[in-house]
Amino acid sequence: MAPDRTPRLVTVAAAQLGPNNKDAPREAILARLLKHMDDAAAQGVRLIAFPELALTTFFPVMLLRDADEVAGYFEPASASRPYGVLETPHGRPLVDKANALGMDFYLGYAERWVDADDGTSTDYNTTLYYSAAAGRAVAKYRKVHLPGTVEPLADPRAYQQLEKRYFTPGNLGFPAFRAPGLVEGALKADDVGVGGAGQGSTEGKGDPILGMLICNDRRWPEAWRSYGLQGVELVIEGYNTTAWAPQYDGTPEQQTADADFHHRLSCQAGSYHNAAWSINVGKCGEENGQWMIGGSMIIDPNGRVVAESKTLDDELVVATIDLSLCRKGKERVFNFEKHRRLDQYGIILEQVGAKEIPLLSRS
Ligand code: CDT
Repeated sequence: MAPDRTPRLVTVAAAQLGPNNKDAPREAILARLLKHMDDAAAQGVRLIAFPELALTTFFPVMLLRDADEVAGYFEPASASRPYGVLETPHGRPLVDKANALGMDFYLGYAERWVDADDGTSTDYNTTLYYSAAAGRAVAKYRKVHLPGTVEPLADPRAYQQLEKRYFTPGNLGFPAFRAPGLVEGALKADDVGVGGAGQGSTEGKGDPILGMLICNDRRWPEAWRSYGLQGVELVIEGYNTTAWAPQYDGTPEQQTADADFHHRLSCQAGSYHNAAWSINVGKCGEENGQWMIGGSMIIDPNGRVVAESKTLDDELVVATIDLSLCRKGKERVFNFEKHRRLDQYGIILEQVGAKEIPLLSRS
């Protein structure tokens, strides 16, 4: 059957942030997020994405020994309030604005999950997806690949990256989800009925299939593929990426060029390999004396950048994307999901860390 190429359009935005310095009041940061939403609405945006840990400074670069100070960076969550951040003074206004504008949002934040039974807590680097049509958050993702170290590097010149100290690796896997109300005329399960049309005939016709990643995750093909195997059409990824650090080789300019290149390479390849759009959005510029890359981008399912930021400051990057363009990549000869050879990939699930194969002998 010929693939259905009826356009499925949605206007989306990457809401890049300049620095959130340590001394920046929470209200001032929130005001910048809300301004982004107003500016986005003026351009017809229906989905806006904010960076990783958007509500605060990127505290994992700091060695904080005071538990109360650390706690101040985290948002509450529990079984009865899984999206507690949306009830806080810095979350509720985002919900109110989203509802008023009919705009979905992706928000990165630090989540402190408290177990109601024993009162213990677990900290995650988290993002949620709020659906204005649903009137609630419909998805949560916790960062799986935490970079850096638990203990600070000994080198006195070093810039630290202590995510392994502050967070537990995500435990939710890579759960794709559908976002209601974003595209016109989306096919619903009710339309198909029990035992109705086969799976193939519904593909690419329903509400958009989304997946979320956080920063370092974008460098892992496994993360993207986990979404690709669920038919993902749009991956959203927020980041804080160090531009350069004194302990590494190369001038700041050389290191920044490499950091920017590897960011682009990862995001463009992830989109191409899974025939999905992606929104990649950073917090950037000089934050607390350390530089982070910009390069917020919206990428098409071919891996091409269709819109990108030009500054290292607050900047809105907007594009109207057609989700039907994913069909070409998902159905063409390569179809990287369909032609996988599981019988040959055992090593990928069995091993962490490279084990060099044996040396050759002289004879
Ligand atoms: N935030 C985050 O995950 N940053 C990492 C860089 C860590 S530098 C050791 C990234 O992959 O961009």
